[in-house]
Amino acid sequence: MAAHPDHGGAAGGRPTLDRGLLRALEDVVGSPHLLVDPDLVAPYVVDWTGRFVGRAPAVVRPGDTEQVAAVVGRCAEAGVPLTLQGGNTGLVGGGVPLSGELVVSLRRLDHLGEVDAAAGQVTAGAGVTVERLQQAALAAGWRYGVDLASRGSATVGGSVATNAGGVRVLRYGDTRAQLVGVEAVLGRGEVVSHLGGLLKDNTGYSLPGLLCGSEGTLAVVTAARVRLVPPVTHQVVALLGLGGVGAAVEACGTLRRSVPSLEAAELFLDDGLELVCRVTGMAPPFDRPHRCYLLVEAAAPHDPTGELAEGVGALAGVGEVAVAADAARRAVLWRYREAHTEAVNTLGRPHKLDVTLGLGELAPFVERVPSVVAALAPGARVWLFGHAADGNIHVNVTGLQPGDDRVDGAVFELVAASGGSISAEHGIGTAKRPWLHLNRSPAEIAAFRALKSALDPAGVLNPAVLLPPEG
Ligand code: 2HG
Ligand code: ZN
Repeated sequence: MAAHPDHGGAAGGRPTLDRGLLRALEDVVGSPHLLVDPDLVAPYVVDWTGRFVGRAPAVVRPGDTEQVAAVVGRCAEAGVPLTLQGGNTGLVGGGVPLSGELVVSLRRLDHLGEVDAAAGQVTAGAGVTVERLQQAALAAGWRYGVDLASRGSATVGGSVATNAGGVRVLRYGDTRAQLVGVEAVLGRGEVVSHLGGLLKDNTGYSLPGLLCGSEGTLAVVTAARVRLVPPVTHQVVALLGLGGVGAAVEACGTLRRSVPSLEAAELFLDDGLELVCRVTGMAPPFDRPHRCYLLVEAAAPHDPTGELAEGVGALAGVGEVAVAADAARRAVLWRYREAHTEAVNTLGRPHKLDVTLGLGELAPFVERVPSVVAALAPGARVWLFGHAADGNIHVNVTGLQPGDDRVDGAVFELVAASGGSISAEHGIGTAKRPWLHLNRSPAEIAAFRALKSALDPAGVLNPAVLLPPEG
């Protein structure tokens, strides 16, 4: 029996693994892919915000599904817990070995199949980046419906595990809505594979639906078959300066009805824009500031400029509008929104609270959050931006200690009291486990635990993720 990694928390020494197990893992993946040198392990134990720092005895990098199965099987026998990692772009500490787990990096599973042009589908290995999948789809005359700011590093496996959302959910749905098949390794090393891509296939439980969003707690996703959407040839972006979030929500509702080609409606505020401009050196989009900004994109096989202009023209309360049709100017308008994450990170390690509210609750929530934070942490600052049409706001709080989660709790309480969800698209990870009960009943959490023990009986897959500790 191998020794368990030490679960003494991030402050302890480096966890160790039984030598016999290490040798067995090396036999499976080959010595270049079993990393034990602390310098090589280091990038795998910290998330990119720097808020979550863990420790690992080693990193194992399997190259195919059989190797994943062998690694999981051996570790399950030995009772060694694993942290599964894709592009390490997660924001809730789910991909970092916070309790000394062995890291399994899935990045080498980067096989991308041929696009099935007739079906509009493709199968991608867990380690393929979202951007590479998007490019392959475009090259084959199709398009992948999911897009997100971390597209260059986020992987298919991670985006399936967390049911990633992003900026086009309003038109194409989340990652779960794209999935038509999945291949995965269950907790004892059994491979389940259902990648045929049949659109009509009522032969029992839907594993894609179940595993998507399970955050690596039920199985290791090794490949996904996804549906593609028709390509667009024309895109136009407009940035609207508005008096407040209420006006932005109203504009989203109107534009969704009047502009069928609408595919994104993103929100940010005056202080966030000012920070982005300061950090990036970009000039502000307008001569005068507005309280709130709504960035909308329309995309179609025909030029949607007229349709969007007409829709925007009919809106009430729009202060100013900037329109961009060519790619370079569209990218500038998008950067005002997408650079929020990197700009906030320059202020220190943020607490990232990714929440959804019903659309009617969004404006009152945005009004209230700063005072809820100030009551507990007067020196902290709140940055609010997100995906307006989805009711999804990213509450970023700077000026807090990484381990001080009183503000997190207070914001989540407010979200739950407003009927919202404490995780819109980033998942529960390790960071939000203590508050899962705000959104999920005891019966639901018991059902989650039953699923976990059925599919991962040894409890080795991401044991510190999603489910709160028992007792
Ligand atoms: C986004 O929408 C991402 O840009 C990141 O979900 C959000 O940095 C964040 O809090
Ligand atoms: Zn987001």
